[in-house]
Amino acid sequence: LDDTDSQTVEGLPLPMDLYGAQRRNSTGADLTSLSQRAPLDAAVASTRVLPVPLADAAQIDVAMQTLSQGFVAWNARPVSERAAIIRKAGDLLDARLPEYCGLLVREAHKTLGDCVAEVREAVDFCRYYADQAEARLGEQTLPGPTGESNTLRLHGRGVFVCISPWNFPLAIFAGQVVAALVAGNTVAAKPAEQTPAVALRMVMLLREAGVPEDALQLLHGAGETVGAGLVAHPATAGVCFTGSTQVARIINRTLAAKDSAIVPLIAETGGLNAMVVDSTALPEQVVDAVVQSAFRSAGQRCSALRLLCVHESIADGVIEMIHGAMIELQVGDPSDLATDVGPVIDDEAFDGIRGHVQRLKREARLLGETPVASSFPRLVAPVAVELKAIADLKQEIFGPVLHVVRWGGDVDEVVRQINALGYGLTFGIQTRIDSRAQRLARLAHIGNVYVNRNMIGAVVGVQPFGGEGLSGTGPKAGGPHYLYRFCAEQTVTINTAAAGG
Ligand code: TXE
Repeated sequence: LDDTDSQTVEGLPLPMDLYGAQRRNSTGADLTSLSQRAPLDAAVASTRVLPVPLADAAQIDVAMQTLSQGFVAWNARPVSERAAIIRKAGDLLDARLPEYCGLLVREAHKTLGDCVAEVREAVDFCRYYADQAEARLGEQTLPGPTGESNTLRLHGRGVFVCISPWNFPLAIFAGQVVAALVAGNTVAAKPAEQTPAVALRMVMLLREAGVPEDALQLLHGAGETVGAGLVAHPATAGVCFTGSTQVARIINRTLAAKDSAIVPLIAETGGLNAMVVDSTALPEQVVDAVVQSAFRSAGQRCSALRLLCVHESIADGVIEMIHGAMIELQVGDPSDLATDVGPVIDDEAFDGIRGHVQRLKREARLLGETPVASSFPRLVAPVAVELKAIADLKQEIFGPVLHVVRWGGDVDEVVRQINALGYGLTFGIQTRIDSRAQRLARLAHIGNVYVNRNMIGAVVGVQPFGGEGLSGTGPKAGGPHYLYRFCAEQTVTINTAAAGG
């Protein structure tokens, strides 16, 4: 991060200018004022916001050396000092909510509602991890025999490499980085290629809050070069990765082949998320949960519903109602308050999802499709198709595509087939029988279970988020165990009789 970067950012049309909003605290954030601006110009929206300098191998090496040297001082600071800096970053971000919303709309093309939720989540991560660090890290005295004192010390591991995706370019990026920092690590942060400006702004804000340069370095570039180079670097003491299952596997292989140290990987990856609806479920509630979970954020959420398993006795009615709700969805400009579904992230994603949809329309029965009136670029019409069997769902399509399967017979068998897909991120249950909901939740090898509601909640400190199996390693982000994985533990046992004698 240097002056050139920041000048480039300052040279952008500022989100404030674009949206005519006043800076204000998030508690007073007013979506209406954010939306009182000219519509986002389609040509502008289709270009990247920020051309950034990409790191080469020599710059990676310099950054890693800087961070290795910086580790000693940063890790030696009292936890309360690091926590105060991270808390201050949360306060700064909170105060600049409209600015960051504007940047997110512009760079990641998220709807305004999603942008507000994302900035608040990033603020929550800062405050929660600061509190958790003070409550859980540092030194504790352990009980022991007379004549001996035992201390357990949780501190940073060294240089943590944090690699993040584009779909939550602020919340996931900030969550990873502040967790690693507050635990005492120094951080090499590699954001997704599609969303460099949000990451750059956040790093500048962390610097403003007091994170020194030799504790945090930002490296832009392709995953295959910059991401892979950071993972393979001998100074890397830990990797925190959120993204596709496929890339997590590649990172795992690289770490396994290292001979410098055994390096831990925290991975949060994709999902083939299902919802089971039994014959007692309330159809209106099911339809609302399905539409929110499958199509919100244009399906570009790892938690999004991909597979609806609906009991055959109510399937026709539910499918008809879903179709009716899909027709009502507004697909268009993400900065328009009326928009429910905005564009997908880039042309590659657009072409890929469209290719999948065309194939599905040939091979499966089309149940519903949302009409698209807007000419905004990269809009994908939400689509629902019917599959014959759960096992027919082979891969995560990261877009607004819902697969529906009808079932009869044993509901436990339905959950076993969902388990057999191998992913374990989110799972929905719709039933009015409480004991059944409890049993199915226990049967599912899935990290986040939602009963009689939508599947997209992951409130920091309330619903810690993360999966099992092909969906990741845990521990859950925004949960009480997350920081431990960023820490090394040391015990110090002192023979007090000798010391005192
Ligand atoms: O992922 P990619 P994307 C998942 C979501 C979907 C994916 C979408 O389910 O599968 O993320 O994000 C870098 N070595 N989740 O397309 O391609 C790349 O540059 C090192 C899960 O961005 O895997 C980017 O910075 N790094 C979730 C990052 O990896 C490499 C929440 C992710 O890229 C690399 C959100 C390599 N060889 C999204 N190749 C959850 N479970 O919480 C690429 N990268």
